[in-house]
Amino acid sequence: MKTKYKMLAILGGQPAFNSTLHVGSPNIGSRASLFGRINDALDRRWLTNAGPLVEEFEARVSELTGVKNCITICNATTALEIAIRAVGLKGEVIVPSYTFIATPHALQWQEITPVFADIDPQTHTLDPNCIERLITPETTGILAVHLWGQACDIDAIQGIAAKHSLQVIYDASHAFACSYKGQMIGGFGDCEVFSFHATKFLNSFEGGAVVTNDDALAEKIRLMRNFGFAGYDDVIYLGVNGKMTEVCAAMGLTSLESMEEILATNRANYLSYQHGLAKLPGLTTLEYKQNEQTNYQYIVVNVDQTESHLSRDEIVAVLQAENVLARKYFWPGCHRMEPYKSLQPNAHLHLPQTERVASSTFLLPTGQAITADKIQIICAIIESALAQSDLIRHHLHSP
Ligand code: T4K
Repeated sequence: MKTKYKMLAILGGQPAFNSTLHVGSPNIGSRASLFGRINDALDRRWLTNAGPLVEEFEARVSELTGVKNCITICNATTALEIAIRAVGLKGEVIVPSYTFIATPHALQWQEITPVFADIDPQTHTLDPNCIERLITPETTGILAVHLWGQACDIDAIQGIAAKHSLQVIYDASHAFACSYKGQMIGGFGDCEVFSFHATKFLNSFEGGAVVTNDDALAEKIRLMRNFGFAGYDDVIYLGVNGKMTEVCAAMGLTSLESMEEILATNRANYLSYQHGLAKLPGLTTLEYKQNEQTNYQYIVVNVDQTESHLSRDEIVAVLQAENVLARKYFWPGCHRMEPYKSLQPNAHLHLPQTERVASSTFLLPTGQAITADKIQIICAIIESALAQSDLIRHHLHSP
C-alpha cells in the first residue's frame, strides 16, 4: 500500500493498492473453530441432509431472530424459490426493481411475472405508495426487499396485503441481525429469507434460510428442501435438493461466534467513511436509522451530479484504477436486464426513482478486510479526483 500523496492511477500513477479491495470480501472467523467443526463432521461421517451442525445453526438463527422456525437452504436464491412455491404465489407478484437480480429471477424461474414497483429514494426500499396501482386480478403477493439491511415499511406493506388478500415474503438477504421497530427481522410477513453467501455480513460460504412463525409453512418448506421425503421411501410432496451441507453450517456457526466483532468493524468502517466523505460536494452516505439494529454491511454512496464535479461512473472508474473495486449495485435495475428488458420494455416509465438511484449510487469496500487507514486513502482518492475533475473528464472521455 502506498501513501495518498501521489498521482492518481487513472492519470498514469501507480495504483494506491497492490491487491484489489472488494466490496464483498468475506469475514473470516476463527479458523480453529471452523476446522474443529469440520473435523467432527468428518469423524461422524455425516456431511449433509440436516446433520447436527445444520440443526445447531438453525437453532441459533431461530434464537437470535426470535422466530420459531428456521430452515436452512443451500443459498438464498433457492430459498426464495422454495418460499415462493410453498406460500403459493402465482400469476403476478409485486417486487422492487432496485434489488439483486436473484429477487425477480426467483419468481420468473417459476413463470410468475415480477411486476416492478418503484422505491423510496431516501431508503432505496419498496415505496408502499407505488404498490396499489399495480395490483390486478392476477396479483397474488408482494416480494419486498430489506435493502442494505434496512427494513421496508413493513406496517404499510402488511396493511396493503391484508386489504387485498395478498401473501408477503420479505427478501431479507441483507438484513440478518437487523431490526424493525425494535423487533428482529425474520418474523414478518408469511416468511423471510436470509442469505449467508460469502459476501454477506454473516457467511456460510454459500447458504440461505427461510424463517417463519408459521409451523405448517415451515413443515412444507422442510419437505420441499429434501425432494418431498417425509421418511425413507416416502415422498409426499414435490421437492428439490435445497439442503445446506455440514461444512456450510460449520462456517455459519463459526461466523456467528464472531458476529459482534464483525459488527463492530462494519460500524467503525461506516463512521470512518462518513467522516472522510462528509465534506465532499454532492456525495452522501446512506444513513442507517440510529434507533434500529443494523449490520452496517454496505457502504452506500449517492452522487448528486448537480453538486459533484464527477459522475458516479467517473468516480467508480477512478477507484477501480486504484484497485478499489467499487460496485454500481444495483445498476441498471432489474427491469433493464434480461429477460425483463424484453418482456416488459416499458417498465422504466413507472420507475423514475429506481432509474435515478440506480444511476447515481455506488458501494465501497468494507468488512474485516478493510481498515481505517485504507478508508482514509480511499476517501483521499475521491477527494483528489473531485479536485481534478476537468483533467479526469478529459482523460476519460477524449478519444
Ligand atoms: N436477494 C438479494 C437482495 C441479494 O443481494 C442476493 C445476493 C440474493 C437475493 C441471493 O443470495 P444468494 O443466492 O447469493 O445467497 C454478489 C453475491 O454473489 C450475491 O450473493 C449478493 N446478493 C450480491 C449483492 O453480491 P455479485 O454477482 O456482485 O458477486 P461477485 O462475485 O462480484 O462478488 C462481489 C465482490 O466480492 C467481488 O468484488 C468479489 C468479492 N468476493 C466474492 C467472493 C464470492 C470475494 O472477495 N471473495 C469471495 O469469496 O453478487
